Amino acid sequence: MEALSLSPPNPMSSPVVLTQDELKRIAAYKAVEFVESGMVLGLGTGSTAKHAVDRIGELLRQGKLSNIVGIPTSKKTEEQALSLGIPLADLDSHPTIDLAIDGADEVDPHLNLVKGRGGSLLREKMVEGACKKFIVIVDESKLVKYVGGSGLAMPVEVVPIWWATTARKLQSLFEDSGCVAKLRKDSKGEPFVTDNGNYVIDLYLKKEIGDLQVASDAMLRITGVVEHGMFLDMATTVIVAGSYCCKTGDR
Ligand code: ABF
Repeated sequence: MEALSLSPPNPMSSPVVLTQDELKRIAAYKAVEFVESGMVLGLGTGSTAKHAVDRIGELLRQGKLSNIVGIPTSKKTEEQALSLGIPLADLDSHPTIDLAIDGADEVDPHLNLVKGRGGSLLREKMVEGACKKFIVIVDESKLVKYVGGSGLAMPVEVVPIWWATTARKLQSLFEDSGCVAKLRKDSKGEPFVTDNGNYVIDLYLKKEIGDLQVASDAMLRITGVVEHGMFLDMATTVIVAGSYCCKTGDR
């Protein structure tokens, strides 16, 4: 994806060093420029999406936006949106969403994503799958050559009952990629529980997996798997904030 490559720094300008959080905020604010009054919005989760939700709240307060309805992708985002006075609804009452803005853990050159390291992948996929437009906001550290290319986890939400059996099946599905499946734990060493009462199995891949759609279908066929964190062909736009610029790429 041409538009995702970042421009090299201009040697004539003195570089301004931005923190990763500032880069996330730049991407988030850019995405919020696409929000219009009257829209039904999918509100993402994570430290990048938090900036977008803050900005939407600010614009509502200033009267620059009105008549917005937000569908939050997690309990945490729901709390944040309520504290900002953003009117909320749910997917059942608003099955079509105009625009969702959310972060990601990985973005590949075809705008396929890995999401869910924040633990909210199921609601994110439900909301973002119902959108006319889905803008992904990331800093440049999230760009990868292939799905799994960061070497970090690819999350899968599973039902708690007999999770180890499900984890074994997931691991053997990707054994050619050197997959290691681990149950995610919380800070107390207990199984991490999602907003939906499920567990998360994190898959660590040593090599690129083959056909992503085939992999997706195979994971979803395992009884016990609720949803996985590969978001294929869902992002319509990715906004990348880098050290020297902010680039927008459309699918
Ligand atoms: C959500 O937040 C998730 O899908 C993803 O796991 C995470 C990205 O977090 P951050 O923006 O904090 O890097 O979008």
